[in-house]
Amino acid sequence: MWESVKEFASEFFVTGDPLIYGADVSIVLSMIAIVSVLTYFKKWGWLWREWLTTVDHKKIGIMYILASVLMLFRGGVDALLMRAQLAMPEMQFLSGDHYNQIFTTHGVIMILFMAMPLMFGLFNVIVPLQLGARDVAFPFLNALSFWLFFSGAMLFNLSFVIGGSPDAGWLAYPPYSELAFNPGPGQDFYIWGIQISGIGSLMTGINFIVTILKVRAPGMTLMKMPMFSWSVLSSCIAIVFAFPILTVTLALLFIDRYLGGHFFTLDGGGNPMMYINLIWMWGHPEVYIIVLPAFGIFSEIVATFSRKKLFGYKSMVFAMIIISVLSFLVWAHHFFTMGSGADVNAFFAVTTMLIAIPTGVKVFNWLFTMFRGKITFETPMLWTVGIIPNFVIGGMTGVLLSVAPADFQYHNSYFLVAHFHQVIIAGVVFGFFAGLYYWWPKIFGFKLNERIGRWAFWLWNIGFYLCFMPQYALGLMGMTRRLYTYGWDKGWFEMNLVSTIGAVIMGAAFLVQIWDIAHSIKHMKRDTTGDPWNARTLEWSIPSPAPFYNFAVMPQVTSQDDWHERKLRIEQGLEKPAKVELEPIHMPKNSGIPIVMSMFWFFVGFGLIFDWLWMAVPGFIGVIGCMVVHSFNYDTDYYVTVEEIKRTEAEAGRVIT
Ligand code: HEM
Ligand SMILES: [Cu+2]
Repeated sequence: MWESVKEFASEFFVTGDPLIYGADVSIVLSMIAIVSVLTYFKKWGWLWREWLTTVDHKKIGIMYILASVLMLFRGGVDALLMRAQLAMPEMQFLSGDHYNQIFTTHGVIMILFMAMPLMFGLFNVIVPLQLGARDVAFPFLNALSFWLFFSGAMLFNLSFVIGGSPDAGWLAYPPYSELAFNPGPGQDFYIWGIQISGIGSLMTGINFIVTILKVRAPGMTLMKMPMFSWSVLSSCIAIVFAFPILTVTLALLFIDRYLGGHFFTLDGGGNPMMYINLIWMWGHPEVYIIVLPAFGIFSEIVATFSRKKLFGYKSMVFAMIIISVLSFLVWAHHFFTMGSGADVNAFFAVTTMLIAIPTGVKVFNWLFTMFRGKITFETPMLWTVGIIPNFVIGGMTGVLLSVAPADFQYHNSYFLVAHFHQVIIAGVVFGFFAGLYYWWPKIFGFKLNERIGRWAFWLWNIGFYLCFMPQYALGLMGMTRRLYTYGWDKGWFEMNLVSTIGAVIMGAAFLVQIWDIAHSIKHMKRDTTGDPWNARTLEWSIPSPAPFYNFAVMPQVTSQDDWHERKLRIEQGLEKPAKVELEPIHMPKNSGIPIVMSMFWFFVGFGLIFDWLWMAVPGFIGVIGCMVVHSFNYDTDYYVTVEEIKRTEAEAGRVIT
């Protein structure tokens, strides 16, 4: 008996590496710490009522952001491990197998469990406030999306200590990801972790499209909508078309692995290249899905800190829509080497180059907005201005990669690694940082410390250039992607060392940011204005943090940058703060079903990964049960009384007459 338990455990848990034992211990210790703190301070009830069952878009947004920061830490540790291994030739720090696992989990975690939730966090916290809405269109669905993302992410991360990590690259190309070459559970963790969270992403896309199209404040026509909301709309349209492709592709891979299908094997009539086409039909739009909202963020910040209307509003809207459409027509630029012939490659090269046009339009719009503006360089603006040259270099190296014949040289080299990190870090991650610094006071009611924020900015940027500029050269010198070690004879040592030093500086920058947050919490000065940057859009017209019902009275919108215009009118005495009639506010009730249902999904995924039908089937029944229970629940909403609105507004320092 004991022997069989031991045998099971040694297969079930990942063993043999001190790093992993260390992680096991720290995971168990932090779990014990969290549970004891919650029990000691009697916070379980509070946690359940205020957070785990909430349907409030602002709290859901905060949970997304928190989860993504944790994932940034994990993905960042992965990156540092890889950079440590590559710092010198012939390092023995990681084995080849281990390196494969780490770049795979790093890529998946950074894109799907860090960038996506950070983006969804900002969507959630800001979009309804910008639109003058009380919540998203479907608050229950929103909570369900979050918990599905969270279950999927946890499932994926669990593979680090249970069963073994996936190692077939972040897009899991067959044949590596097929059963014959990858029997272990790692690849199944990949499939189910991404499937479960992917369904959440799809639902978020639908939710925000409906929210933006249907629940804007009266008077806010689409062409008066703030640019961030436009960017969210274009990103969500791409989500709705792209994510089903991902779901289907992974489902086909699942059929290959579990049911002996032959979609992507070479025998039995399948073809691995089919998978690679499909996954990039999702994968390329995916990169625009995450970068478009960053463009929206820059637009808001540039206008606010230049004290000017955004230059070229209409062209910006068209540019975004064009990008989200074009992003579906370029996927084959990821495998020009497939052998599809000159005509096909030419088509995809040209469509790829075309994307540079609307992207360039945006950059010029930001520059023209700044032109002759009264610019001030608080941290959000600092990030934005820092990002522009960075992103332009990333974009230009992208155009170089899109030249199909030349790509035969660059393909899968460090030139590519440098390019995509440049657009994804300098465009997406820095962009979301800019957004976080900008909206932080709105979300939490106090500003982050400017001085520490500047340190973080400079460390991130210096670290970034040191880490990735040498990689362009290394790529041209022949260093290929996913390479776990190299010889002294190659002449790659110095530049790799510089690159690793850059990565360490970025790690330090992350710690400085955490310190910034801790420091700012400790020494916070409450923002009593609700509008600390003197900004232009509706979210700044209400107290910070926003009351749970957002707007005591629905704003009546008359122009673009409505809040800015209203401030001007009041200043010039053209508009007096009007007397308002408060009315009871209709609000959704909290629900435990999203978190419970997502836990059942977790069991479905876990059961399928280990072929434990005894777990998967009851899990699935639980999912259906939750759906039934929710369908028959009619007690889903309530009204906030006028008294309570008055009291809440008064507490936030607003007197309503
Ligand atoms: C913060 C500093 C970062 C560093 C130092 C870093 C470093 C690395 C390294 C060393 C690799 C492996 C390259 C190879 O061996 O081929 C890699 C791959 C990758 N990284 Fe990063 N990375 C960082 C941030 C990010 C971010 C923010 C994202 C996405 C949001 C990201 C996405 C990826 C992807 C998708 C891969 C490809 C994985 C694969 O080949 O399957 N990285 N990164
Ligand atoms: Cu692409």
